Amino acid sequence: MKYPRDRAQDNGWSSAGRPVVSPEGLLEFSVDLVRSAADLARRMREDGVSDVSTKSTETDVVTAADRAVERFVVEAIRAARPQDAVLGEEFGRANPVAPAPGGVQWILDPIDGTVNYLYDLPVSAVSLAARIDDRIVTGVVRNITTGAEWVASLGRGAFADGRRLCGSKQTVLSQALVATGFGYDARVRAAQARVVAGLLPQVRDIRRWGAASIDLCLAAEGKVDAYFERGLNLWDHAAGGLIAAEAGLIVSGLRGANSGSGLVLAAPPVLHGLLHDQLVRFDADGAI
Ligand code: LIP
Repeated sequence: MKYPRDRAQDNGWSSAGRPVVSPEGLLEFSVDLVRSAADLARRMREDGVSDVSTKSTETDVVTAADRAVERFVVEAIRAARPQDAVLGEEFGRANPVAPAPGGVQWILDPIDGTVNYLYDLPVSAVSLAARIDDRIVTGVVRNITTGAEWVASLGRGAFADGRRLCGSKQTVLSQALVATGFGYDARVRAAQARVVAGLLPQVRDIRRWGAASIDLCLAAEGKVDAYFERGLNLWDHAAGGLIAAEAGLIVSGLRGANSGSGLVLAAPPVLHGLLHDQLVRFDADGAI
């Protein structure tokens, strides 16, 4: 199985005992790796999904492809960058459990939008972010079916297939197309449905694509005006959250909180404030 080389080590960024942390090297390495991983997922989908099992609930599925893609990525990182840690959705922590100070931890969702992947719907992605000292510094998201690709590195902008992203210009809530998603737990879904019921009359419309990483990238592109969701795991939003932020969106939780499992809200500044206040009004991150 071909593994991408870490070109950062070729161009001298590596030094004995210190992790390679050049943004260009990390981004280039992860783009190559995500492309290979997405190609593996696409080929496995074409061969037919197998070995489907469930996790947190009867609808929270994982397939042989999720596991194979995560193993592929972990092995590629172990081969090219053995000093790096990995946190993946299916197997958790790999390589060193934690990175050295200033070292890299990769955060991986091998197939985000697994239900779409199972149903052969064209909205699933490989999502890979690099984290250094608790800051996400690079993000790559690639649609497994279409090959659409979004990338960003901290402070250097967000791009889709080479085009710089700058989000939506929408400032009127009633004209906003808002993406969201729902968890796998029925109680959580009931609470999420109440929020959407309250919000729906306030906005243009709602979209539910089924993959948080792609939702965040579509918001970064301005193909939806905003996105919010509660209950996400770090691997769902680490890469897409950086891409949205580097496109100029505000990515946060509610009431001053950072984005996270409580809630992820990504929107351009004016819309962010308007949507934030509605989500607080409907207690979108409230206890269930
Ligand atoms: C999915 C998220 C999506 C959410 C789904 C699911 P998975 O992740 O990307 O936003 O609404 O319920 O959590 O499970 O496909 O990796």
